[in-house]
Amino acid sequence: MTTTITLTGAGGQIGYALLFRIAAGDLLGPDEKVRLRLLEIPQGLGAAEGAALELQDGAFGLLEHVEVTDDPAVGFDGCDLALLVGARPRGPGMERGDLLAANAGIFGPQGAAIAAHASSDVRVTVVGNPANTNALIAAASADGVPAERFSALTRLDENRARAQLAQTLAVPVDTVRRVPIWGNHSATQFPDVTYATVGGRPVTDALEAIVGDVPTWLDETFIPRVAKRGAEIIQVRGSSSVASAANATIEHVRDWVRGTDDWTSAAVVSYGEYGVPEGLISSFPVRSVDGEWRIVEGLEISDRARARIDASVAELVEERDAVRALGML
Ligand code: NAX
Repeated sequence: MTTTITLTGAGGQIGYALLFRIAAGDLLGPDEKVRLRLLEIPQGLGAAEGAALELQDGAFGLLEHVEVTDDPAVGFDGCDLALLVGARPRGPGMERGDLLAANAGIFGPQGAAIAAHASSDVRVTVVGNPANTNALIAAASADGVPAERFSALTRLDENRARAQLAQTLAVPVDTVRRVPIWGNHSATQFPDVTYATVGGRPVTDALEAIVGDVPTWLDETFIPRVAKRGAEIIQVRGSSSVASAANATIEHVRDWVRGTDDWTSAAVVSYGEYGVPEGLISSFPVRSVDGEWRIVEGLEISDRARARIDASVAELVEERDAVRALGML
């Protein structure tokens, strides 16, 4: 079998990190061949073409074909998996409304091109920021493609949260499970440890022995550290997260296609679950079953958690309303 994967922003940093992992089989396994379509804007074509040359030099047995284009109709032709990484970054003096409008101008036409040219069971993962609202715009512009086929990346936030817990508890990271992210992929996100476990026991019990007052540690140390980790990476590294973002993207798409054996996090369309207004693309605890994200339902939400979820969802509502006011939704 061959899967056609379209990557937008393929000439950028995350694109460069993603391409070689996809070609090496990290996304779909060692038996699935891939055809890559690299979609860029004209200024990014050189970098994408350079990456395509290097892909050739990688002599990857799974890589059948690479095409570089700046035409969305060509880029999304026959696409099974779309990774929308390319976005307009916030420039100097740019207001939030300008940023939303610039990205609506990218993700609206891309959603339309996906509807017109992608395969009928296309799955679209949005990484480019503001990821949740960009996914909302793309989904709204993709006539005939169910909104469930669009999701936005919050897996990097979840990985950061699990890694912080593992470090604090001095345990291997894969023993820490069920740490969902709620809401927006932004500083208002809520990494939730209520149901988290470490080696099968509640994380909150394990934390108590180490940090003492768990609610204070969560509010003052853990949640801000996770929510501001992107800024910390920029400060230390001098550039934003790249390989960790590419890694999270691989994990998100792989889980979506192949299924999960436990909870993870993804921003998916709400049908009113947990009081999140219908139609928003918000992060939830999810499982992936039969190639579909399913929100984990029936969880009891404490008042503290409720306040944090509501604050992040309020930000998503504001973003949606701003895009609507511009007539772009
Ligand atoms: P770069 O600036 O290195 O690359 C972006 C690329 O997108 C550029 O090559 C640019 O030419 C291209 N591009 C712009 N508009 C395009 C369009 N209309 N069609 C196709 N390509 C287009 O950014 P990079 O570091 O790769 O980050 C990409 C995006 O990921 C950014 O929006 C960034 O904010 C976002 N991130 C999202 C994360 C998440 O967890 N959801 C984490 C990492 C990252 O911050």
